[in-house]
Formats: sequence, C-alpha cells, structure tokens
Amino acid sequence: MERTLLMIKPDGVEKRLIGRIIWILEENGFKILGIRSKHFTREEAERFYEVHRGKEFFNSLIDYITGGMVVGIMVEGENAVEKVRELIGATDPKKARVGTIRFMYGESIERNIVHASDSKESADRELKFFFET
Ligand code: 3AN
Repeated sequence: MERTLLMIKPDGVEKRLIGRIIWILEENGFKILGIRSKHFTREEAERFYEVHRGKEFFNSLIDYITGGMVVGIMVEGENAVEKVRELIGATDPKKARVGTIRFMYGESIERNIVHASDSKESADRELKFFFET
C-alpha cells in the first residue's frame, strides 16, 4: 500500500468540488486517511512549490495558491502515487485525458483544480507538510 497527497486548490474549493473529488477517489478504490484544510501563507506556498522557484510562472502560482483555502487529502491505495496522477490528468487541462478531474473541471494550466504528488519522495514531503505541522 502506498500513500500520496491530493490537494484541492482554491479554484476547486470555489467551484464546490470538494465532495465530488473525494467521491471520485473513493469510487476508484482509494482509502482516505486524513483531510486537512489550510490557507497557505506566502512563505508556506513558496516552500510547497520550491521546485518551481525562479520559473516565469512562480509569482502568479503563489498568488493563485494563497488566494483561498486548499484541502489536503491523504490517500492510500496500491500504486497510489501513479494512479492518482492518472485520475487527475495532465497539468494542462486541454491536454488531459477525457474523464480526468482536470479535463472535466480545469480552466487553464494554472487554474487546474487539483495537485497530486508526482513521486514517492514528493508524497512523503508533501504529506508531512500537510499533516505534521
Ligand atoms: P503538476 O501539478 O501537474 O505536477 P507542475 O508541478 O509542473 O504540475 O506545476 C505545478 C503547478 O504550477 C501547476 N498545477 C500549475 O498550477 C502551475 N503551472 C505549471 N506549469 C505552468 C505554466 N507553464 N504556466 C502557468 N502555471 C503553471
């Protein structure tokens, strides 16, 4: 069994998709081990997205992610990291596979509803970030 973090971003919360996203996870056989809402400070957001520091979209990403509440969900299942990434779809909703969360609800490469850890190492780091502070 593997654990990963799925985070519903401010646009997902604004669009009232919290329940639907949890339903999609459960419907796909995943177990929810924890849920925590958070309103990122700039410092926290910059730490969460530190791999993107210096990229041209970094400031805009920080503005967006600090613009409202986010919901972190600890998800457990077999190959959870890879499978949850499949469920959310490609970063750019226009390129996301039909039926994925970003295909259905994402507006743009930035406002794309959800985040999910992209490796076991990121999952460990991001789960600690949400659930051990
Ligand atoms: P993913 O969330 O699919 O792992 P990352 O980690 O490459 O994608 O990007 C993190 C977040 O940064 C994205 N969810 C999106 O909000 C934003 N982002 C990524 N690439 C761009 C881009 N080219 N322009 C604007 N925002 C971007």
